[in-house]
This record gives sequence, structure tokens and C-alpha cells, in this order.
Amino acid sequence: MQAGRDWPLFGAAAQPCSCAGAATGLAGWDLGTSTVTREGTLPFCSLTRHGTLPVCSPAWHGTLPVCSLTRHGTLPVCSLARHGTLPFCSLTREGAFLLPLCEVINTDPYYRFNDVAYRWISLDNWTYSRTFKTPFDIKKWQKVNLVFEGVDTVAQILLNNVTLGRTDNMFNRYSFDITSVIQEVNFVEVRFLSAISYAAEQSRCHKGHSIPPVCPPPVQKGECHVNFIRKEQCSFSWDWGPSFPTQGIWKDVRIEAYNHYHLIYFSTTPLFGNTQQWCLEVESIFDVVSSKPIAGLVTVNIPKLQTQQTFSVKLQPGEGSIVQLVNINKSATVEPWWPNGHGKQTGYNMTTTFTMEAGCQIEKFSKVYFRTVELVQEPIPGSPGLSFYFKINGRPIFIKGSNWIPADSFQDRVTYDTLRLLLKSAADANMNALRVWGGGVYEQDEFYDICDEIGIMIWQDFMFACALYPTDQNYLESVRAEVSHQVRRLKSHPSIILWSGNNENEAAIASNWFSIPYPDIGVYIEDYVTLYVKNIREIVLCEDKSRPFVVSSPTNGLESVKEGWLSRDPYDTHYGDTHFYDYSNDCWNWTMYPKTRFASEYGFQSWPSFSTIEKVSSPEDWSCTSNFSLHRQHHEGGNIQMLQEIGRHFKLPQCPDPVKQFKDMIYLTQVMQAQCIKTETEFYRFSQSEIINGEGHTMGALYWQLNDIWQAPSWASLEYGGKWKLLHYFAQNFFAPLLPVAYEDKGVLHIYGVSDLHEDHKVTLRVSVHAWSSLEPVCTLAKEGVTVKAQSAVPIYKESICDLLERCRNCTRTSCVITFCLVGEDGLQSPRNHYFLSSLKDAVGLEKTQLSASVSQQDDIYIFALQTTAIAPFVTLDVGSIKGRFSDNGFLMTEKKKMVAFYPWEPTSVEELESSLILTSLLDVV
Ligand code: BMA
Repeated sequence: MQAGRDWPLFGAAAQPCSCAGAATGLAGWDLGTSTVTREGTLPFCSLTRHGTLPVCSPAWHGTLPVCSLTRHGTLPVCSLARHGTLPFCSLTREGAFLLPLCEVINTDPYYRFNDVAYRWISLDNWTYSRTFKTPFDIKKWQKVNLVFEGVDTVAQILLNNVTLGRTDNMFNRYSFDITSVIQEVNFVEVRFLSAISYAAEQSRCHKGHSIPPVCPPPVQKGECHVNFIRKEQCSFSWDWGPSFPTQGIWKDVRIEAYNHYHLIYFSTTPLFGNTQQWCLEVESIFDVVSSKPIAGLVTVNIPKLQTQQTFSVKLQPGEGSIVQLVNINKSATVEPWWPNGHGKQTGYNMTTTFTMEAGCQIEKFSKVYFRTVELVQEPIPGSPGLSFYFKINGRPIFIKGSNWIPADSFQDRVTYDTLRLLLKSAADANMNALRVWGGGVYEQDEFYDICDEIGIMIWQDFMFACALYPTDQNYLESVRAEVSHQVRRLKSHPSIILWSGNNENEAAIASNWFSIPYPDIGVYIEDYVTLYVKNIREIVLCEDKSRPFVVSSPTNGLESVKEGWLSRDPYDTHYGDTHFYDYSNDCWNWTMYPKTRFASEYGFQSWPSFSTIEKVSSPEDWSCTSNFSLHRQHHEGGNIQMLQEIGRHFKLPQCPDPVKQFKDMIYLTQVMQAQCIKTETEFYRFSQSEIINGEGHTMGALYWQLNDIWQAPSWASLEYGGKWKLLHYFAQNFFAPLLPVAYEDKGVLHIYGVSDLHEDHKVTLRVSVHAWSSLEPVCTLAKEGVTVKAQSAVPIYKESICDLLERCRNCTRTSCVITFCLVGEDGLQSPRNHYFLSSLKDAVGLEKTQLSASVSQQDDIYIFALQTTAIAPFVTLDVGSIKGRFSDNGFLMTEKKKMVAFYPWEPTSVEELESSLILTSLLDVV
């Protein structure tokens, strides 16, 4: 049974918004007139970087001249290893001298077994300190703050031997009033307590019921009680990552000095009103030092939209916010922000000027975007349950992408370029979304800026994962501060389309992962509701009404809410999203996958390429069973599971040379991972427009996981360093906007036309059947005039495999292979797809090929002209450590010649590429 879907085009507004007559919107502030401000006359002015004009008069606002603390201080090991010198005046360890660090300063923390060898560093308590001169005249300022954008994690902060306060949450911003403490010359100290000891202590002191899990599985070689500390959860180890419980200052530190008032947060959120008019909610949060209210004017100007509005405001003493609703000029054409593949990511420059009493002003420059988002959960004809899909600007969008984890165990190594490379790789693989997973960090501003710019939608988890969490008062207060800080910091980004309370914690309780005795479960449910619903959700809804919130992933969405926020089965395919992992069945068999509404996690492991592993290992490590190969695998049974999956369809590597066997194994794990996730993702994509036995309308496919935190086997499609695994090349194809997908059901071959395009297209389906033994097709078929409907998946071809093979004389399941593509007008073309009729280990007629390539340069790219003497499955081009990516890789070569482009990320040359090139295809495995 099949139910077609009729999607409305750009339609109803997501957000009710009444803009009419909203001259001034105030929250907690009175109307009135204004005062004075000026900021940032000194060097290191962070204001310009964040888009605020260094303004006219009395305020100093600059990065603390101890910026070595901020930039290089995340973890002693890391910064020492990279720079070879102490990046700050002194770093001391309690009860010890610096000397021990000398042993490690020249060694990469990721090298071989260093994650375990360096454990002592995170068990110690470290102090960062330095002396600095105050770069302004203290007497001129009413208020001076020392602001830490991020402290990782538990520390006592002192200035001139006065304790300013303590920190216990890596995700909070800490601001200390140092007006009465600052001197001309100052001594600042950040005394850290080992995160491991703190977490253990918190767990010991926790009253009442235990909060599992206590420790990670031994295979992860990690630390215990991570759920007792508000710190990157995977820093105590994960099933793809090492344990590096860092201690340090991981974000900027600065001093702010000001008179009268100071702007702390500034955000803009677009709303599309019932009146079919855009408006913008502009929120400014101030600290007002004056004892009297400060009156003034706020002018918002968006020149390109011919919009300028002025509001009179009055700021009350203390901390508070003002909200202005800016109506966008009705006669201006607003180009909305669209996700990658659906349109442009237009943004508009906006200037907000605060002209307060005494004539001084703050000017804030920002980029504003207009888009609506709805999470649609409504009944579907012919199916029990509810839909679960996103509408952007009124248009239903199939979410294609992956899950994001931290790009490094040492956040200070994650540069703008690192982020850009990874995110651009996601967009280049036709992804339109990523989920920032809840066991990592809220990413830095630049991450979201890039996503805004290239159209990557973000499903943003709050940082809770795979565990239960305490709910005592201190803990909740810390979380509350974290949530409001993060929402205020991030809500202007159009890329963020959803807030989500946690990763898998609804499932953890529902499926009783931690074997809690049944009579005790109530208290854990209560904790769950307290933390995610009564605190996190409440704050999010209050801070940001412009996007949806779900409590967990996976969840049944509204059904979970109905069942008291925790569903009996959060994996129910009729509701919400699902996570699905199965390593014991045949991953080429699509019937093993859940026909879900939204697949937010699914995956298979592989090894990163040899050139990536080589950098952190020594020759004795290069075998499948070396200590190193076992050590790096953090998922119990992972190496065996990969071999089992491979063994189903390929001959296992047998080479007596352990290094060759290791390289063959790496290659096959990547081939297997790519082929498995291709099968699963194509299943989700072709299930988008149909309901079969009550299941279907799948509207999202986010595989686990996009990137790697270090060089190790994992579910990632991008290796540490950014190199594309075969899976990522496959993703580029299986996420293509126009794609033919084949699957077999009861001996019948079905081909669907899957499209994310906004219009219907008439195309030709071209099918070729090749015998494995020949580069000439046995038979071909062209079906013309096939309509592929806009944003849907429709059946376009159907034939019994027996009939097909009979038509193509002498073909059998083991001797032939099917390839197919869609070709339309004006250059419209899908990637060529393939369907294997048998396991490749049973393929008959495959011959070992001679692959060769010649390389030439064309402007900024390099062209590899590839030749084969026989059909070659999974042809792989590898240029080792030369940074860049190919236009295609891991493909089935059924033609004598193929041109492949290489896009370098760093300067290289024809000679360098030629000498590094390794060509591999399936029959090279021995
Ligand atoms: C998921 C994730 C991660 C994990 C992955 C692979 O459930 O949420 O916790 O790394 O599975 O096991």
C-alpha cells in the first residue's frame, strides 16, 4: 500500500507574531530616555571581532592581555606539546615542580598509548597564573569585570590573592566584578581541581539514590562519574574517543570596564506574522551600573530592506533586557534563508544603535536572516501515530546529514579552518543538516556562523548523554545558568532549527539500561522530568520561542509528552525519531532497518586510512591484532563485528604479510561501512512518500557520525584531519538531490526516483547490466519520460530479477551487476548507482584489473585520468597525507576510462600527487 503526499509549497507561517503597532517591546524595562557609553579604545578589542563598533567614550572592553591563558591553555599537555614552551608565566602542579611536564612536551598526546600514559596529568590539580598590567586608568571606571567565556571546569579564581569565585561548569560564562580588586599590576590565578577527583567527590557526596552509570566500560579506558560534572561528557572517554579530562581556560578571558551601562547579550530572531509580514525580535541584555534608570533611543537599521525603526527605552539599574519588535518594510522583498540544496543563505546587514543620555552610543553590527521552522507532528492518513518532519519557510524538507562530535579532545586545537573544512565537507556531500550531539560541547560561535553561511541546519542537543543525572539544587542552578547562557549566545543563528534536551536518556530509562530495580524507577523518572522538562525546557521556551524543543533523542515527540515525558518505547517507528544499530545482521538487507519517521542515528564502524593511522603509530602497530589496534578500538567487539560484516560479502584479507593484511583490512572496513550506510540511507530516502503497513513517511536521515576526535576506528565518515573516508564519497552520492535507488523485494527489482528538487522533472532512466567479466554491457535499457516528483520518492521501474536476467542473456545473479542513473534536460543528471545481485565474494568472472592514472593540473584542481582493463569494484584513489578530496571515490568502474578531479586543500603538485597515489580495487585484496 502506498500513500502519496501532497506537500503545500511555501505556506503557512511557523510563528504567530503580531508585529503591528509594536513600536517598543520591553521586558522588565520602562520606556524613557537615556545615558552614556563607550567601549573598546584599547588594543585586543574583542568588540570589533564580535561585530560591535568600538564606541565613543567611557568604557574599556578588551581581551585580557593574559590572552596566552585563553588561547593556549586548554590542557597543559596539548599546548606544551604543540608549542614546546610554556605559553604562560607559570603553570604549577600541586605539590610538584614543573619538571615532569618536560617528559611529555614533545610528544603528541594522540601518539600510540599516550592517552593512558598521560592520565596522571588529569589526576593532578593545576594552576594557571600570571602577572599583568592594567591597560587603562582604573579610577575612570564605575565597574570592571573579569570575564571568562569558558573555564574547563572546576576552579577557584583569584585576583591579587582575593578569591573572586569558583567555577564548576564548562558551559557557563563567568563574570567577576573586580572593581575593588583590580590594581595597576595584578596577579591572576586559576586554581584547578582535577575533574576526575571532583566528579568522584560529587558522586560520593550525593545523597539518596545512586546515579548510574558509575564508570564507562573497561574497553574505553576512561574515567568514572562523568555525569556528576558539567563538562564535555566524552572527555572521560567514549566508544569512539580517548579519555583526556582536560583542565584549562578553553575560551577567551577579558576585562570589561564601563560606566553607566554595558551590553551583555544581543540577539535577533525572525518571526513571520499572520499578517504575512516578517518582523524581527531584537533582544538586548544590559548591565546598568547607574543607580538611576538610563533613558535613550534604540535605532535598528537594515538598509537593504529599507527598514529603519527607532524605539525609546529606559534601562533600569541592574541586569535586564529590552526587546524590540522591528517590522520589516512591507514593500521590501525579503529573501529567506534556505538550507543547502534548497536555495540561498541570504543574510542582511543590520546596525543597531543605542543612543543613550549624554549622547554616547553603542553601535552593534550584525547579520540577520529570515526563516521559519516548524516541527510537524500530525496524524498521517493510513498510519497510526504522528508525523515527525521539519518545514522550513513552510516547505517540508527531507533532512540529510550526520551527527557532529567534538573535533578534538583539545578544543584549543580546533581552529576556524578545522571547522570550515569539516562543515564544508558536509555540505559538499549534499548534506543539509547535522546534529550537534549531546555528549560533546556547545560549539564555538564560528561553527554556527559557518553553518549559517553554507546552509547546514543544526539539531542542537543540550549536553547530556547516555546517562542519568543528579538534580540537587546546586547542580540544577548550574544547569539553568548554562542553558540560558547558551540559548542567548546561539539563538540568532538561523542554522539552529531545534533544541533537544539530551541524547538517549529517555531511552536509557525506558529500556532500563542501568538495571534499576522496578520499584525504584519512579524517582529516576522524577529526576528526568525535573531536569529536562521543569528546568531546561522551561528556560528554553522562555528564552527562545522561535524554534521547537524536544526533550530527548530518540523520542516519540508529542507521544512521549502524552505519556508523561517518557515513552514506553521511544524507538517506536510511528512517532518521533529513532536511533538504530545492528551489527549482527546483513547490512545489505534493507528489510532489517526500521521504517521510521526520522532516523537521527544509525551507523557502522570502519578504520581510518593508513596515512592517518601512521601518524600516531609505529611499524610494530601495523597489524590487525597488534596491541595498538586493540587499544584504539573503544567499542566492545568492534573489530570482530567489522570483520563479520565484511565476511558476509567479501573475502577476508589473508595476506601473510601483516602490514599488507592491515591495509587490506582498513580498505575493506571502509568499503563495507560505505556500502552498509548507503543501503540504509537509501532505504530511508525511498521511504519518504509511502506508508507500508502503517510505517513510513521517513523525513530524515542523519547517520552516526560525521567526524572523528582522534585517529581510531569509529563510525565517522571524515577522519581526524578531515580526510574523506569512502563513506563520505558514498554520502555525496546517496544524498544527491536527484537519485535513483534500487532495492529488491520478493525477487522483484524496484527502482525509485528520489528527489529533493522543488519541481517535478521528466527524466530518462538508464539501466545497464554488465557481466563482471566484461567492460561492455550485456544489455541496456532506457525508460524515457519518467516523472520524478518534486521532493518525493516515487517508484519508476519494476521487474522480476529472473525476467531481467533472462532478457540479458547468460546473466546470473553472481555473474552480472546492475547500474543505473537518471538523465534529464539542461544537464540534470543523477549520480550512477549500482545494485549487486549477489555478495561480491560469490561474484563470477571478476578479473584482477590493471588500474593506471595520469595526473594533470587545471587551474586550482588536478585531474586524474584513470584507466582500467576490467570491471573494477570499489576503485579507490588515495594520495596519503596530501590534503584534499576527490570528486568521486570508491566507485564501481564499468568503463575503461574515468576522469576524477582532486581538490587540494593545501598547495601540492602533479609530481607529489603522482608519487603518492595508490590505486586499489577489490581484487587487490589478498
Ligand atoms: C549512539 C550515540 C553515541 C555512540 C554511538 C555509537 O547511540 O549516541 O553515544 O557513540 O551510538 O555507539
